[in-house]
Amino acid sequence: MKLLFAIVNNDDSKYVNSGLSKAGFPVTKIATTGGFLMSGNTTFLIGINDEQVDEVIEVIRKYSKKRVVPMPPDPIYTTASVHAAPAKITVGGATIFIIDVERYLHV
Ligand code: 2BA
Repeated sequence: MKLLFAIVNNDDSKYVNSGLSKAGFPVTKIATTGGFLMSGNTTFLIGINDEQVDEVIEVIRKYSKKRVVPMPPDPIYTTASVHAAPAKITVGGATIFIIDVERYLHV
């Protein structure tokens, strides 16, 4: 069994949610915040069998768009590590982590 963490733009989250639900996948949504842009995004937790992973990724990919967004002028972005970053950045579609599940209990 696998647990997927999928970080999705808030503007796409309702489409990802309905796409996953229509395809029969269980979903938990968490309201999250990106550490770089400090703007809201949505993290989906999806527990599935190993053979369903590719199908879930395809649903998420289908509904998660890439966007070019301006970097807000804020001191947080002028730290040494990001000083040379461009004024616009591409965000998304989705960032997905896939974790092996040791045990799954539903008691
Ligand atoms: P944020 O951290 O707000 O990042 C938004 C976008 O800013 C990123 O888009 C990327 O294009 C850019 N970015 C992030 N850190 C940067 C840096 N140090 N220098 C220059 N540009 C930077 P995405 O890569 O599509 O990420 C969207 C959101 O997914 C992120 O929002 C974060 O919440 C999450 N995420 C992405 N990669 C992650 C990772 N390795 N671990 C945890 N969360 C991650």
